[in-house]
Amino acid sequence: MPLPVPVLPEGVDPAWLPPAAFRAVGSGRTLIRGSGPLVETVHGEVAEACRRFGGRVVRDAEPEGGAYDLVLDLGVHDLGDEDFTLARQGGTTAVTASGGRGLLYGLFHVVRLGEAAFTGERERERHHPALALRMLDHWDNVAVHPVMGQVERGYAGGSLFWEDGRARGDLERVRAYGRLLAACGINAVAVNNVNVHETEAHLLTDRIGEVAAIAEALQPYGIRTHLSVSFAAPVLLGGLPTADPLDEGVRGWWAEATGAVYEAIPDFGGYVVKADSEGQPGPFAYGRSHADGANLLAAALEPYGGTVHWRAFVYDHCQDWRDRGTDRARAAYDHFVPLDGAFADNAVLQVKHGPIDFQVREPVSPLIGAMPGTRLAVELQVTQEYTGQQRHVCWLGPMWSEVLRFPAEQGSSVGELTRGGLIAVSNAGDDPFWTGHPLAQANLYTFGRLAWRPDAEPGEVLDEWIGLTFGPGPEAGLHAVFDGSWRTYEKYTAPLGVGFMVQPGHHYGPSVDGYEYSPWGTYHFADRDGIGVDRSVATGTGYAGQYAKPWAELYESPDTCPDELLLFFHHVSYGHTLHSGKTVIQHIYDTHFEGVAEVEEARELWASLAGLVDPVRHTRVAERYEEQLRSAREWRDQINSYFFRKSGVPDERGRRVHP
Ligand code: BDP
Repeated sequence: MPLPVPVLPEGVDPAWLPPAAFRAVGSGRTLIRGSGPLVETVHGEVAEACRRFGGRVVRDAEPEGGAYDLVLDLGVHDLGDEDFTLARQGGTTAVTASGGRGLLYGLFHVVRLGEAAFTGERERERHHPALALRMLDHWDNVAVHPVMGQVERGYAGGSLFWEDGRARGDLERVRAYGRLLAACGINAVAVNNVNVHETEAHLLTDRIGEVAAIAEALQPYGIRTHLSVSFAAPVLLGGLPTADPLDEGVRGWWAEATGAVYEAIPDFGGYVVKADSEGQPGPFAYGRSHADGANLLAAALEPYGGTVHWRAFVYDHCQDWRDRGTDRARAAYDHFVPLDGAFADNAVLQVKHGPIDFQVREPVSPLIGAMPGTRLAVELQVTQEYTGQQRHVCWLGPMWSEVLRFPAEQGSSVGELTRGGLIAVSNAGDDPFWTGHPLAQANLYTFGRLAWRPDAEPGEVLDEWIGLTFGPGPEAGLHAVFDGSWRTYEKYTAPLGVGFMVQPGHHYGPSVDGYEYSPWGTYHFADRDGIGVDRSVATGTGYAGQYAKPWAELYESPDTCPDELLLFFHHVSYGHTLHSGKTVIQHIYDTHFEGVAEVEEARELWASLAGLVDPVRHTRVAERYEEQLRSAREWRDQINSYFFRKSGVPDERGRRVHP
């Protein structure tokens, strides 16, 4: 039975799968061969496209030459479950796969190609995801949290999964979300926040049925469900006196709880754990290591083929800001590198791409490349917590691509070293545009495509998204709007890799000293003489020494450190000359003026697309541009006047740098 394509509620944007994207598939004759649940999904997709565009779909016939425009064949046996091949000969386009997921990805690839999939001849090409796990973490709370709301760091309305303190009754939108995710290659989702509050802790046991319902809605699109769990669950839920990972009773409790999870969700992916971090419980309370903690859960999951994703985001968030000896950037490496080789095979260490916390510019985490005996996954933040909160256009493709291509260790790139997969914090919610800012969809799409191919050209991925989403017309203008938006954002916010300077708590808008005298470990050390954090080995915190060669040497000296990271690694005077030839203070002034000017230009460009873009979407984006411009000006004025006052150095171009 073909599975019907999920129906979106009235007014919800179909994102990158508008009906028009299926024109080429839906106007021809298609043959589908094979059986299994995902084949029914594929059949449903093609049937819906044919219904719309007048084509025809047939099941399980012989693929006689020329009789079909498209053959989707699950018959072959020499491919991985997610792989597919594509070829075109004698007027027939053929997709072959060994697994249902492969067939589905093959269909979506044909949709992406559109007409181009049905013209000329094509040699057999094999498509294979570089990373087996391509996952989104949702920081969704089941119950609305008094401070963080329903979705922690969510800027797109409420949760797609949870409403009024329980799983949504109508999961059609969740099915549609699974469809969108599959169409960009994502295959796993964690459905609740890594900060596991009390209500959410129960999802693991007495409320697993709700998780199972969500999992069932995601399965037809090949998405496996994962759950964030509390390390203290045996105490919280099981009434045990301890959660000590080496305690037999605790091990038995996890084994039993996990068995029940798999009974409810046979293809369950595994657990996500934030432990000993920002107040979450963990193994330190029992004098145990994080390998002990992770291996406890790995052992419970192992009989079922599940994985524990153990986050490396472990640091002291209550450090004394007067103590310059503590460096938050060092923490993950210091905690985890000594444990290399101690983690079970089904334990994945999930590492944020930078050492601090998803700032607009950070160096690549030195942990990546330093733990050859551990499966690492890299975590990105698609939700724009520190990059404009989906009120600003900030397309992060170029940043992620730089991270993934970074040769962290002996010629191996980050993309090659992330054997445990690529994971990101989702930016989607129940907003009609999925992501609040309609253009933030491009970040979600780009993440999925880069997880499939970390060395893909981000600009090409962007063009794919634009083509699918908007059809022909506004491509060139849109590409320009996105292309430099990350660097523009960087220009008008915290300079030269120093980070933060955001308003405490919600992290939106400027506050240069917002975190300077707080215990979170995110400082810029600006005074009348200079700015930046000395992380050198010679005179600073020693963080630069955590890198492999050549990076350790390169970052150690301000003479060789790249400009964009200078203040992350060094404390320098305002008159310090950058490689660009400018002084630090002049760079700050110039970039802040430029950043605002670039937003003004982008806003104009968007305005000029009015006739080419659907009016509802156009208006929403236009409104957000007004806010982006207001905010960019605010950043410019606060940063420039702050540094003018600290340094006393006027702008050499004579502009007014303080209100
Ligand atoms: C920070 C967020 C916080 C998250 C934390 C994390 O501000 O809400 O809980 O990361 O990754 O960026 O656990």
